[in-house]
Amino acid sequence: MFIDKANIIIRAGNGGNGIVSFHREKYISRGGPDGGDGGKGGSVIFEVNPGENTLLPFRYRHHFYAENGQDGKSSKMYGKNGQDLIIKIPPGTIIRDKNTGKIMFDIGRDKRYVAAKGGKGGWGNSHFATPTRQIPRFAKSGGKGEEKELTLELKMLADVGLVGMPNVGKSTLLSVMSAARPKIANYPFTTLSPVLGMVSLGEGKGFVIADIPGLVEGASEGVGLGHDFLRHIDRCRLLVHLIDASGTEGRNPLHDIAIIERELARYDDTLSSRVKIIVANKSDLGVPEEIKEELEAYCQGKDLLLLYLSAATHQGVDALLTAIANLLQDLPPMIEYEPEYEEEELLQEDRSINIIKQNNIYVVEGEWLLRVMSNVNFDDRESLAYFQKVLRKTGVIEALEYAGIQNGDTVSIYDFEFDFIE
Ligand SMILES: Nc1nc2c(ncn2[C@@H]2O[C@H](COP(=O)(O)OP(=O)(O)OP(=O)(O)O)[C@@H](O)[C@H]2O)c(=O)[nH]1
Ligand SMILES: [Mg+2]
Repeated sequence: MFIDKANIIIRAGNGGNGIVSFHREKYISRGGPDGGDGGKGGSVIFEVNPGENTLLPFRYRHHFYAENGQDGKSSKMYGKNGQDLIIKIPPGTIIRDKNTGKIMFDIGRDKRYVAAKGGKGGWGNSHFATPTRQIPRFAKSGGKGEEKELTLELKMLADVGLVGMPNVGKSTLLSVMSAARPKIANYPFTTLSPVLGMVSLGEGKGFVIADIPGLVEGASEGVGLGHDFLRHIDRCRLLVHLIDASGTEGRNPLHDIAIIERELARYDDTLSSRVKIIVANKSDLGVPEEIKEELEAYCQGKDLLLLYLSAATHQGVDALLTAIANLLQDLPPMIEYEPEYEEEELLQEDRSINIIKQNNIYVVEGEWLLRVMSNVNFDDRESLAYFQKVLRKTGVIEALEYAGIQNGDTVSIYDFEFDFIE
């Protein structure tokens, strides 16, 4: 079965908790704090499986969870990191946020994407000892792993897309041009799912061509096999529009061209304006004079290249190959999709914080704070002022006041400490 869309839920591992522990040894009383840090949670990572061309496995499995990090141990021992979870997807898969539909990443031919980051391990109490605070009785809990609902969508990587009405000979042409062996038969809708073929021409001039199921009037509204398959020619640099020029089935090729053009435009404006070659197939059966005239007038008017060909006798196939290779040389590369998310937007997640109060020390934790802090230079006044502004704007100061902080108390945010002054 061919599956090219799937919804899944991924969850990265939580970070392990840091622990509170004190060194204990015979004859040594009151050993120092030695609580170790929790391990990092595993991330969920997408990688390409070059041999795969369907999302079928995701029909049977929807949940993908990476491992949690383990809690820290005494004697300053770290908890084990959770293992990353690698999900293999076919080349050309696009990863979207299921709820907004926005593109998060296009895996392309061989890229890699960390889609959900594992939570950080919490710090054990051994981190919190200072000259004035020798017995820290608190540790930090591990950060939560990110969780996301995603839609995977396969858009095959093909340079050239074959489009046309059913039964015009698209699959036959693909089988002549490449080593692909799609099913061919004299009835409509023989091809039920897209097929890719590699055309090798030497000197690095080869290209990939995609044969998709035949389109009919109303395809964009779901008639026939629907326009869903058009997504597989979405990235194509060039379209080869095949028609049955013999008119043997009582069809009018020009009428057919108009239908396909309309369906392409309904799917996406950029598809109808994509560079195109009109290929008049089945010319071995003879092309009626009036069809010839109409076709030539149409293609001239639209400045389209028109080639007569017979996929059955192979006549004209070489000319088509040369024409495609020449056009591809000057056409932009295959479309790769940019993420539709701004990094900032992605970070607009959980802004919650946790305040632990120990005597006059207020320990603030919150995963997002770590990210903010990684951009702050604490030796630089301006940078520091920025950080304080962030604390005020995001409500951290307010939360501290609510928790009862007084002038002169200490605020501890990860490894940064300062005295609170109203
Ligand atoms: N005479 C003649 N017949 C052809 C030619 N090309 C294809 N055919 C025949 O046309 C019929 C349909 O061919 P397919 O290649 O399956 O057509 P298709 O466009 O892939 O059809 P769908 O997958 O159903 O959309 C088959 O019987 C082919 O043998 C040709 O150049 N000349
Ligand atoms: Mg076919």
